[in-house]
Amino acid sequence: MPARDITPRAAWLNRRALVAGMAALAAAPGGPARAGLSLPGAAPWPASTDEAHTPFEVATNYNNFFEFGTAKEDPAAHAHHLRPTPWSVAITGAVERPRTLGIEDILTRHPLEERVYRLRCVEGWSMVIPWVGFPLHLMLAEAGLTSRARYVEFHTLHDPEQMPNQTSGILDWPYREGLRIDEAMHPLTLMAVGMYGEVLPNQSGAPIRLVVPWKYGFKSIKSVVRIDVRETRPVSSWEERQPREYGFFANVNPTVRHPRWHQATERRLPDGGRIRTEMFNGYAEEVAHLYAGMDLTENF
Ligand SMILES: Nc1nc2c(c(=O)[nH]1)N[C@H]1C(S)=C(S)[C@@H](COP(=O)(O)O)O[C@H]1N2
Ligand SMILES: [Mo]
Repeated sequence: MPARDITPRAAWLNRRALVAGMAALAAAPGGPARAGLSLPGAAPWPASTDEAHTPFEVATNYNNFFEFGTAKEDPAAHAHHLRPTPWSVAITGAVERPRTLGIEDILTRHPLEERVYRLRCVEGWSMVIPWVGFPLHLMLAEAGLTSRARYVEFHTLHDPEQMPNQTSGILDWPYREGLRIDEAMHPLTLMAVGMYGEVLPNQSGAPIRLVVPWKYGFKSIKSVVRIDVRETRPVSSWEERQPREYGFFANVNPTVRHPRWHQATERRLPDGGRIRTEMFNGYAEEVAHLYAGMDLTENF
């Protein structure tokens, strides 16, 4: 029996009903979680991992989203301040057709797929999450890359009223991340608009986030409002904060230590059993060629 079937379909559907009920409660006066967005159907992606999905409750109650606090439970507790509608994403810089797209438009513009990816945090834990989304390359191709397009920089919303911990100095807000253009155009690089068959919960990066499954989780920037195509390499927020610990590439690599801990194994949530960390988080066949000839210890 494939591990993913450990959660029987009926129980999973019940849980979805429960979660929908919770969302309805939250939508009562005062708490506008998941306001008004509905997700078109998503086609299953054939290359999904068949590892057991991390339960929805775990994936949405153990989060890194420093805009809402630094403890794992802070995003679930405080992300109701975020208003995922109205929302728009600006595509700027080295593109033929710069544009600002409303989230409803984004949701229906590209066919959605359900892709089950591993997510490996640089802190040493991992999950398996069924995302719903579309490859970023579709969005970039539509905007039309110019010959100056060498990198992409992503920005999270900057609004301390919606993201209360942006009053702290833990990072230089807004949260920013970047990819090389070939990484951004890679077919595995996903813009996620949902998970577990539903629109993204606020704490997971509503209404739209990046997911780059072969890189440490901090590259997968949440609640994106701007995608800026550039000629020069951007500096990511974590790289800016601590360049010796968080590199620009941040490819999952069991042989390259974080200065304060090894990366050879990971704690797979929820059980916490330790498993071996795979090169490029198990996506080496798809992405290793992007880094041919590069010293991955130096370019960590
Ligand atoms: N804007 C923003 N994006 C973010 C973060 C954050 O603090 N702010 N945390 C990152 C980190 S460290 C990880 S591991 C993943 C966690 O995603 P999850 O909470 O959905 O598991 O989001 C990433 N994206
Ligand atoms: Mo992370």
